[in-house]
Amino acid sequence: MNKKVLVTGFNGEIGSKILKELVSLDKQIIAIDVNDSKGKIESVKYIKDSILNYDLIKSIFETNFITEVYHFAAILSQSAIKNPGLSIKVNEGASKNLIDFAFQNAVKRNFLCKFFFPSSIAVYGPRKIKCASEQDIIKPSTIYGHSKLLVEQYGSKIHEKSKSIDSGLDFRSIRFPGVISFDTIPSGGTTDYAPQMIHAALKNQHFDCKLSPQTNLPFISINKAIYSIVKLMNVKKIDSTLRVFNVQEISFTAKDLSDVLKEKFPIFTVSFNKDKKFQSVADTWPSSLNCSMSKKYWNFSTEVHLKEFIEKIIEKIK
Ligand code: AKB
Repeated sequence: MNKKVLVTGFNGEIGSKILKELVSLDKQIIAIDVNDSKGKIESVKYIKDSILNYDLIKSIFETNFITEVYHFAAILSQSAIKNPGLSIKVNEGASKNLIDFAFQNAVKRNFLCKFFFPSSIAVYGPRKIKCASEQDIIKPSTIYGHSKLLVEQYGSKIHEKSKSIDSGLDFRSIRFPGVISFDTIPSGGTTDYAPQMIHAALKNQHFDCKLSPQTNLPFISINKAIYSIVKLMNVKKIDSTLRVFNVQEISFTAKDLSDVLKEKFPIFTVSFNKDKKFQSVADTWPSSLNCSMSKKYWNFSTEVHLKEFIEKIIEKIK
């Protein structure tokens, strides 16, 4: 039975890019998403279904030799506030189910299945801190953050169990800050104001920001996010009980971003009207992340300044 890679949430901001990257690495892929694929790639088997269809997930693992899982199906922070029941089912239940099936089937085959889980700065809280390391105050204040932390801990536990029997799951996770894409404008997240503002500036549209000007958050470009996932998953062995790693390229306030954009686009205008749901979440997330563990275990590095960071993204959008 030939080796296959499973990608969930392949239409999402990160999932869609990882799918393309894995295709370029000649992987045979099974891709599942609740929505149809916009385009079709020959080496990908597309499945339009929900990650909550446990019979489907079971059959995928039982009828294919799944050697890697990239799990991006999720409900983001603001959408989770609007629909807590669904977000717990998807972000927690479906994620744990996927981990269990990946583990059980890899043990049956006496194999270690690599499992990538995208966690988030949402696991931090309740106070806003600077240069947060992976072990810092972990008391998330949102349902989304609780679910992400629960899956981090569950995956790490199954990883340790797998180590003791030398088969099962090789769990690896990155705590993503705000991700800024050049070709998608996400809307369900607290950090989405940044890509939304950049795209508004490029279209000369006024932008009304839901966060206060002083709100400082960490970000990473989609390209660096994809590069980090591939780099982390390609390391042969990560000899660490820590399985979840911080990454960021840069931190900035909403005003920093609007100032850079207004300098580049003089007719661009921004207003700031705090939305309590967005601000209360952003006020519990760290202003910046300590990425030294990522540097130590898989040589993550970055050196970028705000104007250069924004210009690179704008160049890709144009
Ligand atoms: C969100 O804002 O909800 C996400 C995240 C940082 O996890 N982009």
